[in-house]
Amino acid sequence: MVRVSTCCAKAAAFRAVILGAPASGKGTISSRIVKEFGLSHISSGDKLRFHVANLTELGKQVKKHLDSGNLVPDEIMISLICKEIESLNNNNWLLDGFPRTLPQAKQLQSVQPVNLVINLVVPISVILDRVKSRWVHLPSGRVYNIGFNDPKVPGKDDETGEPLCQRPDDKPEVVEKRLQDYTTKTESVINYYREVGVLKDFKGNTTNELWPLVKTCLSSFI
Ligand code: G5P
Ligand code: MG
Repeated sequence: MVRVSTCCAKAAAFRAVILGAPASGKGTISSRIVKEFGLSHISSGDKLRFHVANLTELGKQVKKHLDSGNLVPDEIMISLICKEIESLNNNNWLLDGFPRTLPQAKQLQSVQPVNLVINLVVPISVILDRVKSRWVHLPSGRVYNIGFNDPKVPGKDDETGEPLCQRPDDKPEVVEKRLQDYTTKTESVINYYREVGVLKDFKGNTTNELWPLVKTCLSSFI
């Protein structure tokens, strides 16, 4: 097991995780949760892409994993996310994209036991359609989809006006690899949280269908 300092354990009021296959809408639903409930949001993928774009040592180390659609090693991820949690000024938070493997989930549970795991269950055919039209603002992680949540000006971020780009790991062959990894590696995480008794499944084809269900569930906790 990967060793993590227990100094990141804080008296948290509400700790949540959002799980779901690539492009199932974790980021989109997370932004609604942040707006509605004021949780701090940590997206592991956004943090990694930020390091890659800024050519940090960590970015150089993880770029090959992201570009190929492979998971970044557990030790790197656990250290990164624990530091991010430590740096928050908010005891109510939501992790998006972490944990993704059983060692990550067990380690997190030992230092920061989560109260709720939101598991988005969206059909693969819907996901494959979505990734083709996804555009992102890398510095903020804001995400758009042509025909669903278009930017006000095509190709530009709504808040900064900076250019949007497509993620290198949204190429069809890389998406396929990410979906495979999700099925093989993250299934154990889902089973683990189900056994712990904190997992709630949300099934549907669109974010607008899932959001009211997620909102009602969160309202019973916060
Ligand atoms: P990420 O960044 O965590 P994924 O693969 O888990 O990547 P992704 O792709 O970020 O997840 P999402 O957040 O679930 O998807 O979905 P989203 O961005 O909100 O929505 C997808 C698109 O659909 C968007 O364009 C959105 O606008 C649109 N959309 C949403 N709802 C609807 C709808 O109802 N209708 C329509 N038409 N469109 C909609 O991880 C990336 C990589 O980082 C590494 C790995 O290499 C990974 O591959 N990584 C880790 N490695 C190891 N361990 C970890 N814990 C790691 N975390 C990240
Ligand atoms: Mg995301």
